[in-house]
Amino acid sequence: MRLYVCALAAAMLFATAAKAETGYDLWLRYTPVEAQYKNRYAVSAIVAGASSPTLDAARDELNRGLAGMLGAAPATAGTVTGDGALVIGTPASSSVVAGLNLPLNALGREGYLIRNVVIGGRKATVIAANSDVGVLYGAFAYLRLIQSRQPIADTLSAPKTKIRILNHWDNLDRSVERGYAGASIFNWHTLPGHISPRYIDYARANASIGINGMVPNNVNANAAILSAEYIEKAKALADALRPYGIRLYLSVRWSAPMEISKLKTADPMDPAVKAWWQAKAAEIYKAIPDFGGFLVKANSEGQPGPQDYGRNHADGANLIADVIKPYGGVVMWRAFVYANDPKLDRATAAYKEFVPLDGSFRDNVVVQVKNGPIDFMPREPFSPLFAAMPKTSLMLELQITKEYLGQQTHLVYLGPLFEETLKADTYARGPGSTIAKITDGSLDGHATSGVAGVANIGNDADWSGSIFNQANWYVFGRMAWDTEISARAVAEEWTRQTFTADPQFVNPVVNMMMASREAVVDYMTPLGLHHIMAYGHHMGPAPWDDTGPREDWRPVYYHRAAKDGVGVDRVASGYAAQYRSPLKERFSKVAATPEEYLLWFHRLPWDYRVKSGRTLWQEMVAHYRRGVDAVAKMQSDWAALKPYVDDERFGQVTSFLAIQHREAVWWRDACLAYFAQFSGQPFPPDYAPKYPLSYYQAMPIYASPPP
Ligand code: GCW
Repeated sequence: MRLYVCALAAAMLFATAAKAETGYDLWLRYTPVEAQYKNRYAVSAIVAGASSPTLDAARDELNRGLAGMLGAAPATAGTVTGDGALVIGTPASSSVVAGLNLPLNALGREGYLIRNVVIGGRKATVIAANSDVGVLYGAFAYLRLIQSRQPIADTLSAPKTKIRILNHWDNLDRSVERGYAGASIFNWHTLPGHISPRYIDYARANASIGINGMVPNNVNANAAILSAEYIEKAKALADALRPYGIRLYLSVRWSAPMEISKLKTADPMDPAVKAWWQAKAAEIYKAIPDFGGFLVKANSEGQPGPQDYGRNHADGANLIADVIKPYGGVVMWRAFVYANDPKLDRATAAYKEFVPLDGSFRDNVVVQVKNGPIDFMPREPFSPLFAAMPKTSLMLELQITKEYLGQQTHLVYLGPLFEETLKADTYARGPGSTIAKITDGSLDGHATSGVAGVANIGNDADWSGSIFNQANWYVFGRMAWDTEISARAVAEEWTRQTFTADPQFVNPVVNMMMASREAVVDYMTPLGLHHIMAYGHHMGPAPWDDTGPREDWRPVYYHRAAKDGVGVDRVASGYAAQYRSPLKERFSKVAATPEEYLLWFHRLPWDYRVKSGRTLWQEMVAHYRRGVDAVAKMQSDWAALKPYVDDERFGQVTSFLAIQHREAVWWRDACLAYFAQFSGQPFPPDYAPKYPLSYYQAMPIYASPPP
């Protein structure tokens, strides 16, 4: 009986500690700190100086965070009167900050400084910056230290890139292209009349990780976004986001002048077209004085563009760049283009179209390049365009939503993929010419720089479709701010804030996150395989599919498996030669090509011996099996962590991992059943797909995979 009572008491205690959470609070949960930390983080008063919408947002966030974590919001004071004050502001907004003569020069416009100081004999901490938004970023960084139970050490941080922007592929009817987290959070119907509190929480979350721009509408754009009615709606949204340092940009449809104003043409050289864009820019900037600019997908996958009139991408980009230049706007022109030409290797397409235009773009145009030359695969070599346009500002585009990596449910932390891209050495100017240095503009001295991420945000309670998908939003922001931060460090930071700082929990979760990207590569597309997902929705395996309307949309185009071998000869296609030396030589030789890119660059016989000594076929089987095993390990690792997580979030992760495991098995078995018919070699004695190939081929779209 006593035992029973004890157990009950323990269970009750535990239940209070682990209150059910939907995930809505993201990494800004501000739950109470453990007793031993109360003194370390105590704040006697916030000394805030003058007020502004952004400084108020910083102070409100500090109050909210400190109230949650320490039990009560600190008092507000005009001066430092005792130990433990938190002083915030810029030299302009706060005489206390001005009096400290802090070294703020290195911080630029958006950086911040957190420093422990003594003011009039009293110990205090100061969060200072050159601008109000820098103070806001500093406030979030300060709260991050407390949430992750780090000491409040002196910190100086400034972003490496200027534009850190989310691209929402959200349609005006609230459907989301490649969205797996519910409907769009942007409700155009109720704008401008209603500002959903969710917009403010969205802005807070973005500001907390340094994101300073957003495009609310899909790059497959609806011309209506530029109508007077929608500009008024966009203004309301921009006004709501502004205090958080977030600028609004819009995706535009090239043919908008024809669709909205019935012009006869959208030819960039036509004076009436130029006049239309000029008037439109004036109209937008009147409503939104800090409007960021335009994002354009043109002559890509059927979208209209300047090529429809015999003009090129630079002609189009420059026209709209010129009209927004006087207002300080930029044009982000996407390089995601490929012609429907079966003789052309799709991987070579963007380079061929864009490299000849290097030097002809205005300085307020940024060409936005996806990390890889095909399309956000689980793994791709970096796009060779990055090293080939030194006279043009280039901006990296990453996909946060997991279109090709398990969509809503699979636990795949994208930090390692983003890090692999940013650290990739292009050799554009010799060794050390990383993508980080190209996207931040430093390699060739470009003033405009940035990183774009295709958002994974929707109106699901947890914003991103799963708790672990939130980590991908988080790591995008953190890496856009600091292109050299490690994926592991960010995973740890996120885990501590999202769950608990207890190392018994943090260490296994971080290990799990760090291994998850390689797992998805293994169970979907090992050894350089790519784009073998089912046509259209890209969910599930379909390496056999040769039915898509365009040859370069068919999985068989990307692996060309036959009895004599598998893989694409991208030396012959001219793709390998698009890289700088020594990469082009390395990728041109089979033995020198890193094995993770083997079948990306080369077509090899099934009995080719890889480094492990296995045949290509045996190695492929080993990778697919390893991927599934890694998911099983994630399941058992997670199961052991139940005591640390509330039931709601624990349950979601548990069930999603079970789905991921079933689908990893499906991927492994369907792909191996397919490739086996060509390999001419047996399965290993302890493995074979459960069903014949015809079973997997007959599975209807979105059908559950077999148990
Ligand atoms: O990844 C592909 C997607 C399309 C997308 C396109 C693009 C917005 O399948 O849905 O369209 O890329 O990036 O433009």
